[in-house]
Amino acid sequence: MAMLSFEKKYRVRGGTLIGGDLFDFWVGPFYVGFFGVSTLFFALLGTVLIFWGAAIQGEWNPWLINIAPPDISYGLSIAPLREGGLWQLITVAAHGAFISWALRQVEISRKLGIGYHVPVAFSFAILAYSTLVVFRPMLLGAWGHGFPYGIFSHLDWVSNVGYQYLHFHYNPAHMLAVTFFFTTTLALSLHGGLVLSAVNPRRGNEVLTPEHEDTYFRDFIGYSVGTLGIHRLGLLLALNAGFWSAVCIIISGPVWTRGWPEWWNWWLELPIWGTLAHG
Ligand code: 07D
Ligand code: 07D
Ligand code: U10
Repeated sequence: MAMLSFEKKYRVRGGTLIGGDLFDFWVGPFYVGFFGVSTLFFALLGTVLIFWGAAIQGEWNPWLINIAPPDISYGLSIAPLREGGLWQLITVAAHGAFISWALRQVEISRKLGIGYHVPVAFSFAILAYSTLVVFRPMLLGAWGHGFPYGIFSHLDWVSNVGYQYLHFHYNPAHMLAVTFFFTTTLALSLHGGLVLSAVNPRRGNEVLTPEHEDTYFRDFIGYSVGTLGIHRLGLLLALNAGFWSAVCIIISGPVWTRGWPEWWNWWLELPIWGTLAHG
């Protein structure tokens, strides 16, 4: 069915979570819905607050705008606007926008009668963000542990927090997360390459079948995960990348306070080494 006639057929009322029929309409290509309105509200609010912060600091270079969280001395209390309060409001607005966005994905899935895989996946990104600016700061007892909102300043935060644990690469959950990110890219490039090689042939040649794709990998590595399986695997890999990222940062401080290289001492302390390890 052509896209335009399909849209006409599926653009019917129903499937909303809240708001009933009130926002159940489209503007151009966009479905609106209650959560479209709440997304726009929170996103605009957050953006205005960032601009306000920029105006207060007189910093209009987009690379250098920096909205910092409150000083550690404020603990988990509400700080004055100019001393981190803006960061706190922006954090609330960001959560409002991201969660609304996920719920909008849910409503669109319901309207179409498809699964909730996309909102579930996006929830892992939200989880990673909340871990950085809500859960970890709460466990450490101060909002000041969140990352600052600014293009370069948030990079400084990542580097500083990394070196605070001496060598972040030795964090075992960071290793898992990095490996999952790398594997996700490998899987997507293999999948993109394989599909294009079969279904986008040179002019005049036939489009080839999923059996060609399956056979390619059976010939190559002895096994094909299958045309549905590769999408399951891709999702699983990507969700694990986000999940282990959240784990690697939540354990840095709340669970392990020393340098990450030291964590590996358990290996040297295994009883199986007997006299070897301790001379
Ligand atoms: C391609 C989809 C489009 C999204 C884009 C991002 C904004 C921010 C705000 C001026 C893949 C839009 C950006 C709305 C403007 C202000 C105040 C997604 C695509 C194009 N980072 N990070 C970037 C965010 C964290 C890290 C770029 C956000 C953690 C490193 C962009 C968050 C840590 C590097 C950006 C976030 C961290 C970056 C490109 C939230 C660990 C880079 C992002 C809400 C995760 C890279 C100058 C991209 C860079 C980069 C945005 C969180 C590390 C500005 C919105 C604290 C090491 N980050 N980031 O393409 O070039 O994502 O930085 O959590 O090297 Mg970051
Ligand atoms: C948080 C983004 C959420 C985004 C949302 C949506 C908008 C809308 C609008 C475009 C999680 C935002 C949307 C704003 C935009 C429009 C219209 C994603 C988030 C909800 N590291 N490291 C990671 C690597 C080192 C350190 C994660 C590699 C050093 C710290 C990942 C290397 C040191 C932290 C990762 C490397 C160090 C991390 C990031 C290599 C520094 C974290 C991915 C090759 C000296 C962070 C949860 C992620 C983390 C994190 C990879 C090196 C420190 C696994 C490959 C050794 C402190 N690092 N790292 O989490 O786990 O995405 O965050 O050297 O906090 Mg690391
Ligand atoms: C995939 C796929 C597949 C495909 C695909 C794709 C994955 C099987 C079949 C998709 C992939 C691609 C297209 C590839 C490229 C994608 C990426 C690289 C990912 C990154 C994407 C981007 C960088 C683009 C991001 C762009 C966005 C998010 C759009 C920006 C849009 C907006 C800001 C509008 C959002 C709309 C909303 C919130 C709701 C609708 C609202 C309106 C239209 C506005 C009008 C509003 C109202 C009427 C409500 C009034 C509002 C109120 C009252 C609030 C006011 C508040 C105040 C404070 C004033 O697997 O194959 O192919 O294609």
